[in-house]
Amino acid sequence: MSALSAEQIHAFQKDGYLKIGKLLEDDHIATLQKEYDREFALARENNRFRNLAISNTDELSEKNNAPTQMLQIMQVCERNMHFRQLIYHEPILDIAQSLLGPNLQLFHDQALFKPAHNGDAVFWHQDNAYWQCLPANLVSCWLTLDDVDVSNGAMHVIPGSHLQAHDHKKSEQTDALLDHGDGVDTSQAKIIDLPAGGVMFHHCQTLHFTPPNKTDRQRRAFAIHFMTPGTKAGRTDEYLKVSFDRPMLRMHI
Ligand SMILES: O=C(O)CCC(=O)C(=O)O
Repeated sequence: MSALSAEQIHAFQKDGYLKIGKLLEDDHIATLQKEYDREFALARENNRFRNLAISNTDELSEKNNAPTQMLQIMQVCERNMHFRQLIYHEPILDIAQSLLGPNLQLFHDQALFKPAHNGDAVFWHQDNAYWQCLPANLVSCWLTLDDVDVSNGAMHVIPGSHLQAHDHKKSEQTDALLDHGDGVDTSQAKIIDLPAGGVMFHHCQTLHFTPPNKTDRQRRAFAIHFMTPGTKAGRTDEYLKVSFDRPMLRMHI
């Protein structure tokens, strides 16, 4: 039986996103919050993160002391057992399966942290403008470890925008592809509030954005990007092979 109703699947196909709400248990959320903080403390010491708020630099003090912070750790599942387990979380995979079918492979995961007071925005973009995956049929689970609303960095989406690839041009300030929503009809944006332990799903062509966090509350989020086996990336003819960093998560053969 599908984890989603026919109406929910239809809504995802039409709008390119689906808000689920709280999915994780409280003790699980508490463990993940602790592990997330530990990973960021380590990453800030060991230079294993990016600050997307500034141009891509490897200079640790520059990244740590920048006036605005949009911090990213890629592939937390390769270094932390609790996040490794999270990518196999049955209720999340049940939803991903309802949207993508029975064979699920990890594309990658990432922790996306907006600290309190100076958390920066992630500008409007379609994920697949960065990834260039074919078929353009990946689905992301975006999960929050804090209560998230518009003031501390909630996800914003443009319904229906996944139905075609949008033109992206490189920002002059950062490594982002779209700056300040060029060409995006932001009047159509929907804001997805979520409690800690909440999830929403979006398609890899859904235009999305998260605003700065100027509040005294941090905003910890984690994204799991799912693909179907046989997906190709970066305009190459090579499909993304099953590996430790791109494991099969579900397989029905
Ligand atoms: O977490 C954020 O602020 C941005 C997330 C995002 O852009 C994504 O999951 O693709």
